[in-house]
Amino acid sequence: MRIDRADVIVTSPGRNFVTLRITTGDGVVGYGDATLNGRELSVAAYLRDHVVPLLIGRDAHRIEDTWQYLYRGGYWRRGPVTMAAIAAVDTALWDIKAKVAGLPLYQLLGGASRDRCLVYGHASGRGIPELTDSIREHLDLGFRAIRVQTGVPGLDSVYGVATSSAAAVGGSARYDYEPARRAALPAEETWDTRAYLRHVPSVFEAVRHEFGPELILLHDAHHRLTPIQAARLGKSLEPYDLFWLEDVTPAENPEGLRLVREHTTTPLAIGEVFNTVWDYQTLIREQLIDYVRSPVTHAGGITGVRRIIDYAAMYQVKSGMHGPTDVSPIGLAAGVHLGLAVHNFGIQEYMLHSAETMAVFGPTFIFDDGGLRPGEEPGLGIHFDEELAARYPYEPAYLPTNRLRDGTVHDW
Ligand code: GCO
Ligand code: MG
Repeated sequence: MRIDRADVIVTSPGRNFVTLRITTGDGVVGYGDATLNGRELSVAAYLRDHVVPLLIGRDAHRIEDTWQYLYRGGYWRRGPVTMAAIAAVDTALWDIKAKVAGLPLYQLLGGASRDRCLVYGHASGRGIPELTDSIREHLDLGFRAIRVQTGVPGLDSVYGVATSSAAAVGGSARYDYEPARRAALPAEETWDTRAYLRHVPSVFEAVRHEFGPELILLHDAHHRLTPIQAARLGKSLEPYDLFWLEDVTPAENPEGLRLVREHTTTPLAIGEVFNTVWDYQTLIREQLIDYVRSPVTHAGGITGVRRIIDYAAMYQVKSGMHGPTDVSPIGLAAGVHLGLAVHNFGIQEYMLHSAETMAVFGPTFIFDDGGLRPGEEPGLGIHFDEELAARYPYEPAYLPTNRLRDGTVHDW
């Protein structure tokens, strides 16, 4: 079964997405997600200029060999652009293989280990009343696990906090937080770590007081703290029993988490910006983390992320795949198939995509009972509408950047 063609499709139904479509000689079509938020066109070019020509004529069934060929064969390994491109090829080939087998993809990965993948949604508010409202709306939508982010007194805008109100659900405006903003240049925000560290414990105290001990709560520190600040945050949140505290320190320094671990029993998650199993070597072997965050889209596809999750299983570390709006419904569908199959599944992030995005990608996954199920169609379960996609041309958009009050650039 030879690959006949591969096409890169850039579309922007509310936000930018990069999709790879692979077609075999006998007309089987597979889709992969290659979206890298704020750097979309670099992956599109990497695919078009350097990967697509290598795919034509290859046997579509040889997924592992193609993965190794693109990874080892490229000489320049790893990195978000390369690994998102490899992810798209890998995912599309798994989609094809499952369609040819006439089975939903999770069946090829070992079959279901559970009924559904528990997901967490994003609640946020500039202050406690808005946050409480947002949590209630998520509970009404059926979420059983909720990530909590709030504004910080004295700061105008903070990562993870929606500016529009939750009343927009079902309408055209976003109600979940959308990190990328459409503009020619990135927005700049001001950051103050001391104000943040003082504020967060009081937020969780209020949330536990309002919603009780049972609700699953998570929080994302978005790589902004030093190890000792992170240790203090983890310790101060212990009374509120978080499911996890995410990305406390910058991702480049795994050793930093040793210090955090020595000081707190709050479970730690990291890895949305990692792209291979090697990025996790120290963290998993030394049991410095509890959840691995890599999604299929950014870490070499089903093949790459399965390696990470299997390695994690040896140390009782579980999956917690990244699922923001910048992972397309294709990437999310792939994560749900994989999450359903692996034994050490932990939780799946699920930020709702906009209605326009859902119309373009036509995913068959189902959200119910607090979880996602992939559906029973052969393959990934994606019905990509190319005509509709063509109506949404690319628009430049960037993630914001952070500066301290004295102007120093800080992790956002
Ligand atoms: C998360 C993430 C996202 C990222 C975004 C960057 O936990 O969902 O931190 O919100 O900021 O995916 O592109
Ligand atoms: Mg995060």
